[in-house]
Parts: sequence; C-alpha cells; structure tokens
Amino acid sequence: LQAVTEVRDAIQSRRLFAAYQPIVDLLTQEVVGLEALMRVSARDGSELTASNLMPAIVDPHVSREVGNTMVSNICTDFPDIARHISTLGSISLNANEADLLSQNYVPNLLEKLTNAGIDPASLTLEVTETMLMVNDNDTARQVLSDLKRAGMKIALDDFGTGYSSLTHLRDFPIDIVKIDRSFVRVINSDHQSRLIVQAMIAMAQSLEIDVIAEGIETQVQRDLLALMGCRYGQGYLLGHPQPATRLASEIDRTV
Ligand code: G
Ligand code: G
Ligand code: MN
Ligand code: NA
Repeated sequence: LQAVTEVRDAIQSRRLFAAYQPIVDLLTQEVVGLEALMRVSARDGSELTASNLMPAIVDPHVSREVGNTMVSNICTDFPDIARHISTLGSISLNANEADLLSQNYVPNLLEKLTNAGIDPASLTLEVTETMLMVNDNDTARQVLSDLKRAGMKIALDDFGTGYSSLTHLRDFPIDIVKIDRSFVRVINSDHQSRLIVQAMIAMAQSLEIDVIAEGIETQVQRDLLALMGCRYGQGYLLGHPQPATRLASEIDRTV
C-alpha cells in the first residue's frame, strides 16, 4: 500500500521519470539501445527504483498509470536520447502484466507514438516469461503480434529463469532474449551456468534471435560472453541507468 501511494503521488507531481541504461554491441562497442527503467525522486530527496516499488508495479491499476507515464516520458525524452544510439538501435520499454491482457494497450501506445512522431520500429517491448504464463495466452499473443506488425521488436526478459522458456520461443514472436543476470554473475565461476549460457546462445542463433546478456559488471564477464558469441550486453560495466540529461556523459565515460 505504501508503494502504491508513493507512486500515485509521484505520477501526479511529475516525480516519476525514466533512467536509460545503454545496451552495447560487444564487438563494436557501439550503443545499440537503451532500456528505460522507472525511477521516482522521493520527497525526501532519495531515488527509488522499480525494485523498491514492486507492489505498485504489479498492481493492475497503478501499473497501467506507470506504463502510461513511462511512455510519455520516453516520448518527451526521445529527441535527446535517440542521438546516443546507432541507427538500427531501439529504446526498450518494460511491459506490465496488465498491458498484455488489455485490448486497448496497442492502439493507445501506437497513438502516443504517432502523436510524438516516433516510429514504432525504434521501440522494443520487454516482456517476462511470467507475463506469458498468464491464463489468457491468446490476448498476449495478439498484443505481441500487433506490436510486431507495427514494427516494434519483442524481447524476452529474465530469460532462463522461467520454467517453460522454450515453448515461449516457439509460441510468441520473440526477436531478442535477455540472459538473466543470475547466469552472468557466476559465468566465470560456475561451469554449469557457463554451459547453459552457451546453449542459450546457440539456440538463439539457430532461431535467429538476438541475445543480450544482462548484469555485466566485470571485464572478465564481458570478454567471456563475447568469446561465447553473445553479441550484445548490458550492465554496470557498460553503463549505469541515467536520466536523459546525464546520458551523454555516462556514455562518453564508458564507451
Ligand atoms: O531498476 P530496478 O533494478 O529496480 O528494476 C527492477 C525490475 O523492475 C526489473 O526487472 C525491471 O525490468 C523492472 N522495471 C523497471 N522499470 C520498469 C517499468 O517501467 N515498468 C515495469 N513494468 N517494470 C519495470
Ligand atoms: O529485469 P530487468 O533486466 O529489467 O532489470 C533491470 C534492472 O537491473 C535495472 O533496473 C538495473 O538497475 C539493474 N541492473 C542493471 N545493470 C546491472 C548490473 O550490472 N548489475 C546489477 N546487479 N543490476 C543491474
Ligand atoms: Mn528489463
Ligand atoms: Na532481467
């Protein structure tokens, strides 16, 4: 309840903003994308992240307001942030479970993008496996294929942590998988995890799905993943999430 109240208040007083984390091509070092992550400037001056506010993010009503506010933020920030990414790159937005169950989600999103003059092809929607396991699979599939038809890309977030990853790749129009940071964290120390990541990369390659490794914090992790054929990466080593106004200096510092 606390988080819900906090987020509602933050939206009303324009304290909910997007921080953008670079997604980097591990071969060329180019920034090929940015993931938009919600942040709240609390009244006490601290900054709250999605993890701090999870009850609000899973609430079916508030999560929709969060989603709408994040899309508005992205539309406003777009001219500023788009110049930091290479031409084929895109901005990633995290979906809410409620979005994938809503018939209005796609038309509303596309209308906002049109009004802001943003080509849907420059956006990626990140969904988690859990969101795809909801009962009403048909609506989720329809939402994702409508977004694809409009030109957006779909990324499967937290890949490898759900319990039916492989059927999701078959049943939904997935363009990108994001290898969960729990694998990346131990990739240099745990042989089994390394083999699993290698298998995920090989499978994605044969299905022509792009791979982004999450949570890269060390040069060793980065080099190992690149050697294993993982093309893209994200993590504190490559860039921290930053508001649009501070993105330029963050990217200059890291890339
Ligand atoms: O930023 P942080 O590390 O607290 O994010 C924790 C989780 O919350 C991540 O899984 C992330 O995908 C999710 N998240 C971040 N921003 C958003 C958002 O705007 N909407 C939704 N639905 N989830 C988000
Ligand atoms: O689940 P999702 O991938 O959407 O989570 C994104 C969140 O992960 C971001 O909010 C960000 O704060 C956090 N994050 C990004 N890079 C790193 C990293 O290198 N290490 C850790 N521990 N968390 C990260
Ligand atoms: Mn994500
Ligand atoms: Na993730």
